[in-house]
Amino acid sequence: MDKRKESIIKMRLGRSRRIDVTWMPVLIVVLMIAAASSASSGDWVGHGGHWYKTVEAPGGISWPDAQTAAHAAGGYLVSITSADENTFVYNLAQTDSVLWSAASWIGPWIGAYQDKTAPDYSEPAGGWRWDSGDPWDWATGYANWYPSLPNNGDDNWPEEDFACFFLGTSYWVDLGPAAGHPAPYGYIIEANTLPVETGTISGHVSPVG
Ligand SMILES: [Ca+2]
Ligand SMILES: [Ca+2]
Repeated sequence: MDKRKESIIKMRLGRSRRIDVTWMPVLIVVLMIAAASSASSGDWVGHGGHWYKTVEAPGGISWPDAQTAAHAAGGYLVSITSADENTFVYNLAQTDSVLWSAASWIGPWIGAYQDKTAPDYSEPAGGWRWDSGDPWDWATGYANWYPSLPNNGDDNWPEEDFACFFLGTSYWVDLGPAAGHPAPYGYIIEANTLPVETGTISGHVSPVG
């Protein structure tokens, strides 16, 4: 090959390499988004006429941030208003080990929170509400707190105003927004109708009356 041809080819290769390099950041971002979305949430699964899905947050997520994400996804943080629904939601969460922290003894967030402006607010048991707006009737409604909870924390973790699952059980634990509290590694979304999104849906499931 004569020198001139060789240098033209080298120049073209160099140019094409430069073009590849300019696209690399875009490619990396696309790959990161694809990896994050494929690993971060389960499929929507129907039960009792509603739809549910788990979402992973391996770095930890606050309840308000989980709430914002749930609303953006077309639903709300799960409201658990019967033993049947609790069993279903717990079993769904159990399918994803990322949602559970052995170190902190906690599982994913659910939609229960304390409304400090509510007329019945008091610590530790007053003013609890569901993100969905479903009524919370402390006297006669369903709740599945771990025995002696909610307790609004202790000296280590004071001020606990949100709820998540207790590790490896279907019991609920009140957990804080306060500094130093562990952050659950995920949350569960419920929706009244199947949200329109780009995620996949389990083919064999549908809402059950
Ligand atoms: Ca519900
Ligand atoms: Ca509290």
